[in-house]
Amino acid sequence: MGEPYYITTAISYPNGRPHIGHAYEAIAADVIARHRKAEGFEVRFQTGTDEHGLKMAQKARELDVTPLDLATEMSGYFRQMCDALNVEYDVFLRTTEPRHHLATQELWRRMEASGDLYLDRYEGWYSVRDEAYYDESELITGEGGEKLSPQGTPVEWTVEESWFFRLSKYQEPLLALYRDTDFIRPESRRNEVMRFVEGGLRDLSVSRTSFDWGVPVPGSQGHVMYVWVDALANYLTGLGFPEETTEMAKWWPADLHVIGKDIVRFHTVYWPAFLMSANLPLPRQVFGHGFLLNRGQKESKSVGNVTDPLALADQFGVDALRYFFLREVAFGQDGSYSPEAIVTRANAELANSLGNLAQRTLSMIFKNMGGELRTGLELADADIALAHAVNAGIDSLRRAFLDLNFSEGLDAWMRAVFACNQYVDEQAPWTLRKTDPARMEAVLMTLLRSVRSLAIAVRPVVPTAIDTLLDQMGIADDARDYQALSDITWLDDLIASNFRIAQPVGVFPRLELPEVAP
Ligand code: ME8
Repeated sequence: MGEPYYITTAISYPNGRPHIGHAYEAIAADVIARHRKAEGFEVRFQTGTDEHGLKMAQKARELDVTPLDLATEMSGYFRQMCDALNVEYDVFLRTTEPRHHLATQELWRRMEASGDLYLDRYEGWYSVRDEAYYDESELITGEGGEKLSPQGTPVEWTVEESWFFRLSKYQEPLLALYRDTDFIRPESRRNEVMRFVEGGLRDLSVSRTSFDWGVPVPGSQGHVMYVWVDALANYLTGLGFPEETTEMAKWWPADLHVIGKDIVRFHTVYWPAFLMSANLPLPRQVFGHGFLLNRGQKESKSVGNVTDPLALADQFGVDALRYFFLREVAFGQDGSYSPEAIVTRANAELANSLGNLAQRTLSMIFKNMGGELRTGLELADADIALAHAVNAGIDSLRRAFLDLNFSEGLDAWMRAVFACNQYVDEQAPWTLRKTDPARMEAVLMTLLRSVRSLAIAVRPVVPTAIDTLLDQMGIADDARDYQALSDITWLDDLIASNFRIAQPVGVFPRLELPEVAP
């Protein structure tokens, strides 16, 4: 087995159904997980739902249901979303599970044992929508003169007895962590967090007494933990913490937490400080991705532009949606989507470029060679040049993906696909059929090799279509990872097994825009 790689998404608030941002994050993390697997890593991928806190309690009250019933119903939709989008998680964790209470309480005890928790009175601003405390100096003024959080959400003045965590004690160790490692990515978010921490850290209120929908603070009646303490602990719970399980030993510290830009502070300031306090190793990296906007606008119920990600997947196909997100949005930056943009991208690059290349190649082999494959043919310079271009494109994709630079990786890959299409046009195998059949065979086999490599390279992004394509090419299920790219005998082996290409079916349909945009 390969080197372990533990990746997580944020756990979502199940106070409503999943939105497009949730789908984006889950897909991005899934592509990273599948790519790492293709690179030979042994991957563990965890996601789930964050079910405690005031936001959940208030929403449940509004709907006249219990918070647990609300969480149970909505959590089911999050799980369904992952399944529908081909997001292959290993663990789906709900923070209302009993094992999570145990893990969180143990984390608390360890922070307490380090002398980092003390009882005091909290007086300050709180945003329920963000589940966050804000300093007066961070607030902005709304149109009606009201105070708002920096995210533009309402804040309320809160006064209550509370446990505090000595966050201030961790200012220097945190700054050293940001300076000495790649803990925070991308760079812009690292700079933002550094400025915030350099500005000085106040101790953090970590329990609440005015409601009870949370994990009880051990030995302190009436206190439930601040929802972010329990939420962040989910990354440990899934490994069996506090038991010294083989999972803990194997997978902790996590390699990557994939989260959105609005929750970077929780993951890069509070979380490492809690872990330092509890004497636990720190995750290796936190990546704060950007926000997805609907035609450049934030989705909201009041604007009426909320898109159901599953409706989008139904309409355009899961693979097209996955490809679009990773190709169109520079990972780390905000991105915009619209049905037109999805259709344009999917048609230009999946249907007309790779899809057409694969379809032409397989159908010419079927029609002109009876589906039979050949090796040992004499190669021309153009064939060798194409093989180089394809390998270079794939190497760039792999390097860029390891660096979480998906749009750049896919761009390089696409250039290799274009090179293949140009090669087909130049070599015109359809005319060689009569004039030089041996040359035609060399061209078609060069194309077959290229299609196989390009398909394997992009499989983490569009797994379903690529698997259907590789099935038609006779490529075994266990020969689809990146190691297969350096297998030089695959074609001989395929020939030895008497495999023949049949009449191919297209794997990337040409999409059309609906009459009325969704
Ligand atoms: O923040 N585009 O949950 P959440 C892209 N429970 N990503 C988006 C987005 C958008 N428009 N809107 C939200 C929480 N996200 C906490 C996390 S983790 C220990 C606890 C991202 O349901 C957001 O940044 O509000 C976050 O990473 C994830 O979706 C869940 O958001």
